[in-house]
Amino acid sequence: MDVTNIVGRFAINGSLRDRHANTTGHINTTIMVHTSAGSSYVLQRINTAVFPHPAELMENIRLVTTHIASKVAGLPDASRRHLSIIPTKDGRLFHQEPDGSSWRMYSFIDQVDNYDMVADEEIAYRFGRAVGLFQSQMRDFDGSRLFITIPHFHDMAWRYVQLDAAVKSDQFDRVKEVRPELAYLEENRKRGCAIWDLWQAGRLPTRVTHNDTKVNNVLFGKNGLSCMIDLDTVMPGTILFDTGDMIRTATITAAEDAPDATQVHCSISRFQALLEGYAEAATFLTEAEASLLAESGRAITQIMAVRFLTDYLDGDRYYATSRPRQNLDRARTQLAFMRSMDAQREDIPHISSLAQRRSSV
Ligand code: ADP
Ligand code: GN1
Ligand code: MG
Repeated sequence: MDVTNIVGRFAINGSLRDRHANTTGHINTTIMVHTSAGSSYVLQRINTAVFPHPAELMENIRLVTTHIASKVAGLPDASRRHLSIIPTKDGRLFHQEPDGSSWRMYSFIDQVDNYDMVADEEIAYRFGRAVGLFQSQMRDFDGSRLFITIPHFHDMAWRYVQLDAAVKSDQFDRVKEVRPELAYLEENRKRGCAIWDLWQAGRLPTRVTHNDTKVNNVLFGKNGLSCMIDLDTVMPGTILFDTGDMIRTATITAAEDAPDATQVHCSISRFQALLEGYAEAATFLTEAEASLLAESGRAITQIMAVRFLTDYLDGDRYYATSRPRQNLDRARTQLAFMRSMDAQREDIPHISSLAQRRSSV
């Protein structure tokens, strides 16, 4: 790929001087770009195996970023509080190369931190606030304007169907390695479906949700500033999809791909701090949503376990991997996390009790 030429297609200051890859995400190819004019940008090759309709994807992102920009206009450092798409020189939201690859560009947001893991209660608190803030910024946005970029994204039953298919075909002869993991997931098959089913049945409000609220999809700046990035999966959903992934990535005590799953626990003190931050920003929860919040963490983790294991059995086609068995390790950490949540069931904080505690202080 000719990065210099691709960069030159976008309406930027200067020309490519320097670049480096960012391998944090599992889906797109991300290249940090620095130009002769001293400006920095984020160039991404859109993974069109995952997002086959880049025009729809980018239209969603245009709508969401414009909406958030209008909410933060006038605040200090407003441009660090939302993603900004850099259009192509001919005014498009992305560039398509003759080989069919699709590329987009964002302004690089500087003076922020981005974490792969939550190290302490302070970050957990800020992460909770960031997710709650995003949801509250999107509250008055009409979600029916959004394209569905990945149908059935958090549909547990559908994810199990994909796992079943991967087990059945066992193309890479890996099923024999993962019998205990499959048995545990089978035991949990029914339990995990509740959130998607309740939402589909109209028993949870439909709101605009990010759907990929892992901690490395948040940028943290000074004075409590936060910015949600990676907007590829913003779609109508239940906020429990977002709280679930937030809990999964904020309270786990080891890396998502830790080779030793015995190091994986759910940290109750971080859970508490996370929900405190979240409750401060997400002041709109219904009782039904609040009551399922803790369960959402377990449910989304279960979906991730199913998805990682499916991809391992399928030969690591979906998630980027940098070593063999990485998807298997990812699946195992998720299973260990579910077990840890179950073992600490009595201690898991609930948002209603946090709200009561706050009001009684
Ligand atoms: P993926 O979809 O592959 O996860 P992301 O959009 O999350 O890709 O980007 C990957 C990483 O690049 C992020 O985790 C973050 O570290 C960094 N990043 C992305 N966009 C920006 C931005 N506008 N400013 C600064 N860093 C960014
Ligand atoms: C992917 O793109 P990234 O790395 O932020 C995935 C999420 C998973 C996550 C697991 C579009 O997120 O659904 O939760 O990996 N994104 C997509 O780490 O599938
Ligand atoms: Mg990401």
